[in-house]
Amino acid sequence: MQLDDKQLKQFREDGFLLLRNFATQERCAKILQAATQHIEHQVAPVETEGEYNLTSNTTLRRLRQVYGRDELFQKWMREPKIRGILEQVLDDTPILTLAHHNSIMTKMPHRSTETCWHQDKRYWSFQNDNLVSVWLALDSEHADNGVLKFIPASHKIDFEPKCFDERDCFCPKSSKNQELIKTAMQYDLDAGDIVIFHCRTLHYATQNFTDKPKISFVYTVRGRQNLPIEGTRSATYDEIEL
Ligand SMILES: O=C(O)CCC(=O)C(=O)O
Repeated sequence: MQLDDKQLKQFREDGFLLLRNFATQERCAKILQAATQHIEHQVAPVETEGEYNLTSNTTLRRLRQVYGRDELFQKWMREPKIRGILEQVLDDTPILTLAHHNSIMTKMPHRSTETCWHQDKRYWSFQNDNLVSVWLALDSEHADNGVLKFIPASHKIDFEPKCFDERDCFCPKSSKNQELIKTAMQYDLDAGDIVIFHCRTLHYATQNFTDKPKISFVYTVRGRQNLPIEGTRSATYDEIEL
């Protein structure tokens, strides 16, 4: 499958692109069922809310390293239908990097927390920023359960370091940052919708205000020429050429 010129232009301009109904309902239901088993048993490795925001909150935030956990997950991350699209947006051969987003993300009812405005590249060490992530909604995602919000064209801005705090969150109190945050966009998602977003695109999610967990799948690919930097976490996990 390929993006048409309009879609590719939109991705390049905005730094994110929504593709509706990309995965079937049946596939999402099966992935969700498998993910739920791992979530219920807190199968390691996981990240808690407390590890993310430096508190004592032990609520699950994400299942890490999901590629090797279940064939269903692996097949989704190697889905041939998306390969051509990833090649277009990266303008290079897509390489699945298992070091970072290789996760089932959760927003648990009542005890989940806000995800600050951030660029994913904050924790990553590659030669350049030619990386994108693929977010798959496994169920509906909307304002009440913490759907992602994105700031269009933020991937093109060279921010000064002072725009970010010590956790590399984009400071929401700065009036200049607030102006940009006002331009944020969000789409309600249904199971099977995907969003492809650039590693510099600022994004954010509230906590989940509903009684039902929000569970999503996210993985990252880099362009083949964009190598991870030796000696960093980004270089310590397997990679798969798609
Ligand atoms: O909290 C979420 O749903 C988004 C997570 C996210 O953007 C991240 O961990 O990079």
